[in-house]
Amino acid sequence: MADSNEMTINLVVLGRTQTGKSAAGNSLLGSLDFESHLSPSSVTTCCSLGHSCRISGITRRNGCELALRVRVLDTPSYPHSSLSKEQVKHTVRSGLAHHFREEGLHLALLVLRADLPLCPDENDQTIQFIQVRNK
Ligand SMILES: Nc1nc2c(ncn2[C@@H]2O[C@H](COP(=O)(O)OP(=O)(O)OP(=O)(O)O)[C@@H](O)[C@H]2O)c(=O)[nH]1
Ligand SMILES: [Mg+2]
Repeated sequence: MADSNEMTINLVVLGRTQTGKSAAGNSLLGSLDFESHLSPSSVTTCCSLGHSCRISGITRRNGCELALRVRVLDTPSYPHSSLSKEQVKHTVRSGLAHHFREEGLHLALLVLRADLPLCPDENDQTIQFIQVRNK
């Protein structure tokens, strides 16, 4: 259990396949926790959790200094080269239930490719997919 001098941010990384979700998670944590590479098929097939170290002096609660920890949940996404849409949904729901069951600050990071034109239909589908995950 987190001590009262600490705040934890739980961040789930979502987005379409091969958008750079795992790379974004590694950048945030300053780690190589998540497998990330260019591939014609999906790289991430299950949810995995990475942790930052304890970051001191970054925020306060009731005037007292708090240390911050960041937990990042990397996820597979749809369309996936070896999992069906239902399997991806199940995997992400289970990952969230298992790793993010404690109370605290929970955020979602939606990763989009900046080098491709924005495709409203695709992005709408991703957002709908995220909403379904949270039901
Ligand atoms: N140019 C550029 N390439 C990036 C960036 N982020 C990730 N990449 C590259 O994009 C490719 C895919 O990155 P991943 O992190 O594996 O992407 P992913 O969304 O986790 O992929 P899946 O797990 O297959 O869904 C890798 O070759 C990365 O090096 C970025 O910000 N800029
Ligand atoms: Mg990945």
